Amino acid sequence: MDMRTRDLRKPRLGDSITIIIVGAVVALAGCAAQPAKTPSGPAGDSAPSTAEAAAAPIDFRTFNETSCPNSAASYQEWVAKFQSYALSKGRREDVVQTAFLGVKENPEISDRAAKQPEFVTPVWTYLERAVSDDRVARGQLKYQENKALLTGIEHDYGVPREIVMGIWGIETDFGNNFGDANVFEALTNLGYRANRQSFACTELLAALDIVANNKVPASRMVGSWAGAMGHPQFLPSNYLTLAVDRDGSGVPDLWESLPDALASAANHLVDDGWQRNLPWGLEVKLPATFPYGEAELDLTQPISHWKKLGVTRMDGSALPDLPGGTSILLLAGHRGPAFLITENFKVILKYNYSTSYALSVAHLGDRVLGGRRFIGKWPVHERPLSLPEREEVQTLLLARGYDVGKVDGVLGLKSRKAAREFQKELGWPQDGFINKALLEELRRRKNV
Ligand SMILES: [Ca+2]
Repeated sequence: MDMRTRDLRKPRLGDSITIIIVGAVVALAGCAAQPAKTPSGPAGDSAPSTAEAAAAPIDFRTFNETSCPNSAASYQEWVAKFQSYALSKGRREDVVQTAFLGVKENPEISDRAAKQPEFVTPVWTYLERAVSDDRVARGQLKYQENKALLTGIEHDYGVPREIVMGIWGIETDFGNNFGDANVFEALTNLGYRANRQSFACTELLAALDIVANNKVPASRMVGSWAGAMGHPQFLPSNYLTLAVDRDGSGVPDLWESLPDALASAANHLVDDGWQRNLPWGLEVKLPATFPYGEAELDLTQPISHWKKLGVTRMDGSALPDLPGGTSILLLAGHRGPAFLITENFKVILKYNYSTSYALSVAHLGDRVLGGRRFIGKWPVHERPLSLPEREEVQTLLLARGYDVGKVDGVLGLKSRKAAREFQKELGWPQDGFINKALLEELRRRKNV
């Protein structure tokens, strides 16, 4: 999983809303996939030979760090400085000593977080891979094997079995791929190499607390290169606050205990506000007259509003009566499928802030439990815009007087709103979908 989204597990909605549509920048085979083989960091950042020569550890007692280390002459020095810092924060010396035994520099972890990707994976490509027939079939087997457990979790937490299956399948391919990076190694490399000191220090302190308080051996704490651990891909801080011991062993075990891992995922959703008996949403049919400007994640309405506008189920029948605020979600403009989403969909987004992710979780769960495929057709012919093209769109919209926020290639809420204004000028449906056609129209009207 891309770091930009992975570390936003507890995001503030307003801050991260710019990330949602582009958030599908993920390792598609599973979120715990290893980093790209070709580091994208600055030249000289990746010299592979440095990793092979496992440098000797530096004695942390030679340091007297009282803040999260900002810089270090080497990876081993960063580790030692962090250990010294951890002592100053009251962590036990024996734990600080042993947790980092054998950690190695990993040159593959580079500063991807600071960069915008050249291309953003379109939602349809993401979905096709994340909810493949093969994965659905394996999910159905896993569901049969764990039906009693899932039934119990649904009863106790109010999180439906399909949502737990969806999270499990998208996060780690039902446990097939939760990564094999030791969390101390992953996070120290992030802190040292990827300019993510604050995140790394917070999570490393939490990881030390897990070792000290929960008696989980440091060597068993494995997960993704971004520090997300076990079946539900919890960051260490998530573990401390949200992991549960469902099998009664006395300690939450997210690696070996499915009862613990899946109940913890459900508990995470409950903590984020999951509402019992409220579905995530459904695919819907919009009338030709639908005001596309109203299709936005931050615009919520009671379901009666959409009914009045003529939104129906795909077979033309009336929408179900769902409580609370609902939104219409279009991830590929007015030509793509449309979804009506509830507050629970937004809870899935809190697990990982990407609409492609959340829709995949919802859809995979539904498919595993026998639900049908989406009916609407994705505009698969659309080529994703490159980073320079996305920035050009923003620059041209800005030149026309529309507020796009920062010109950074991230097509977030402000860019979509600006695009809608431009579409209004053109008399196009105001779906805010930024594609090649919109860019070409902006270029054509550059001086108009
Ligand atoms: Ca347990």
